[in-house]
Amino acid sequence: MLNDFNIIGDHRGSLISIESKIDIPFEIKRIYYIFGNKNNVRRGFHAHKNLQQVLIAVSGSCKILLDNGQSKEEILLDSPQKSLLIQNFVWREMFDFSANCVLLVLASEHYDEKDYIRDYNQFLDLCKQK
Ligand code: T46
Repeated sequence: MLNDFNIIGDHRGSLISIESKIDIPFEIKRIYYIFGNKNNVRRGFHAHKNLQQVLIAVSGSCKILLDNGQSKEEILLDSPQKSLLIQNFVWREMFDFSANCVLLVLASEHYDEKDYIRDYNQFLDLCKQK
C-alpha cells in the first residue's frame, strides 16, 4: 500500500517524522538501507512469511515489483514523502535504481533468514494453502 507522509516544511526546507505504530502500522524492530547499487541490478526475489516492512526512497528512485501470487503491480518510489507498506506473503523485486538511490526499510521483526521464501514455486504453493 502506497502512502504519503506528512511534510513539516518551513522556509528552511522539509522534515518528515515517522513514529512507530502511528505513521506505520507496526513497532519498528529493525532499520536497514540499500544504496550504491550497480547499473541494472535487480534485488529481492523473495517473500516473507511473517515480516511487514515499509520502504522509502529517501534519495533518488527505484521501482518495486509486488506479486501476491495472483496479480502483479509495479510501484515507483521517487520521493522521500512516499512510503510503501509490504505485507507478508508478497513476492518483491527491486530494480531501476537511480545512482543516488538510498532505499530505507523499516521492518517489523529482527533479521531472520528462516522467514524468507526464496523459491518462487514454493511461494505460489504457500499462497494457495493460505
Ligand atoms: C526485503 C528487501 C526489500 C542481514 O544480515 N541483515 C538484514 O537485516 C538484511 C536485510 C540482510 N542481511 C544480509 C543477508 C544477505 O547476506 O544482507 C545480505 C543481503 O540481503 P538480501 O540479499 O536479502 O537483500 P535484498 O536487497 O535482496 O532484500 C532486502 C531484504 O533482505 C528483504 O527482507 O524485503 O530488501
